[in-house]
Amino acid sequence: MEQHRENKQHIGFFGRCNVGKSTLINTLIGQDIAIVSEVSGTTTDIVKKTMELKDVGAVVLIDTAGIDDKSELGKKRIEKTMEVFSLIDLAVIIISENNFSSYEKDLIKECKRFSIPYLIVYNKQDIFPIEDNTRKEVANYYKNLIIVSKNDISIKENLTKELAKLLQDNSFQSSSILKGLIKKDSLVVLVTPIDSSAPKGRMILPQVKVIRDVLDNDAVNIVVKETELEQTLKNLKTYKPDLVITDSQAFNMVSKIVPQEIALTSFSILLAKEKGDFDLFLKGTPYIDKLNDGDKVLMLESCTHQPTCEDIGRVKLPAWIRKHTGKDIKFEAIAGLTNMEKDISDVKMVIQCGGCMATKRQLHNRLLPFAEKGIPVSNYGLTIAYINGIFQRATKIFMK
Ligand SMILES: Nc1nc2c(ncn2[C@@H]2O[C@H](COP(=O)(O)OP(=O)(O)OP(=O)(O)O)[C@@H](O)[C@H]2O)c(=O)[nH]1
Ligand code: SF4
Ligand SMILES: [Mg+2]
Repeated sequence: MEQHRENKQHIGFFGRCNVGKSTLINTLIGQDIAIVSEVSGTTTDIVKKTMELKDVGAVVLIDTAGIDDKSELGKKRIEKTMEVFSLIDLAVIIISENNFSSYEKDLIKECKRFSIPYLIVYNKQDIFPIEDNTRKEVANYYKNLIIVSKNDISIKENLTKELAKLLQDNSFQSSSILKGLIKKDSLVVLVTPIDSSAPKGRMILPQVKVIRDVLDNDAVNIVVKETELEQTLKNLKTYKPDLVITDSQAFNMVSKIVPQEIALTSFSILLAKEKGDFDLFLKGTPYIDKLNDGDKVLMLESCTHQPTCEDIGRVKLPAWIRKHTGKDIKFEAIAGLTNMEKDISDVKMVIQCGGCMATKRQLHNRLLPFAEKGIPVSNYGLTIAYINGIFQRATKIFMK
């Protein structure tokens, strides 16, 4: 299965104008992708490029605009540059000309806020050799400063090694989705309705991922539609399933068929567990019952263009929540990973999509501003489980 760009780890390159951000990216990629020039402010838009990194796999490099551009347009670009923090797994901060002050410290502050590992590179050593003062000052923030010039032949090797090391240590990289929930030879029954909304001739990503994960755990998959579930369970008299995983939309029907002693959860809850801040979701979801008339709820979609699940976040969930609470709640959907409202003080609750096109880190970073303000956060799968009265059951296996 091809890895989607949004599921790859992202590395952001930051620094003042003209320090050599684009040059460094070109050196890493080995071709002139980013436009380099001696004119300050050459990179005006965020540029993304994919490269293969040894021992890590494909990663996305993000070139940004300089953070010291004082023009009117520059301010807008700086805003865009700072939004990149919600996308990345690692930051490369580039400095030069012995400049290390508030601009760089602000970048480090942002890295710390989002718990993003960073490395610092001193560039243009050939024309602006680093001074002792700069070295000492940087050492307060980062111990392994990498000093380079664009013509060093060893940059690529040294830098890619360091990037790989930091990305491999990334605790946000998810391992097995079902680890700890099933063991060798466990039987897992997957319920996947095939209705008009199912894509033609294939399964959707969460289903494919779970099927693969069951196999990786040396366990056994049985995949059925909800209409065949009851008979299948009857047929499995001696081989009792350890776990049933269903599409959220069939949860209600499925939960009536699956005996209480068999663990039951949904694909979207597994995805939330794999990717989202699950504990935050578990805590935030019951807030649904505290919502009042006129309260604003933000629906966060991680796709920028036409989410395949658009109707869930924009039509179905709002209708279900209004019906469940009996309150006239205002819903607002925001698509994209960086597209964020500046003022979130009137937001009473946030419901995050399944995030199938985003990394765990991206979801974490996107939700951070809300978590920092104590705004309750849930996600589609857990909300659907909650309003269907099966939240307790669907999350029970994770409570152990
Ligand atoms: N002498 C020398 N010149 C360099 C080095 N690295 C980059 N340059 C030059 O510095 C200029 C700016 O490089 P860019 O890579 O465009 O810098 P940038 O940080 O992307 O700049 P903006 O996009 O304008 O913010 C170019 O003329 C590069 O050729 C270096 O190590 N030594
Ligand atoms: S769950 Fe989120 S990321 Fe996946 S298709 Fe829907 S909006 Fe896009
Ligand atoms: Mg540039």
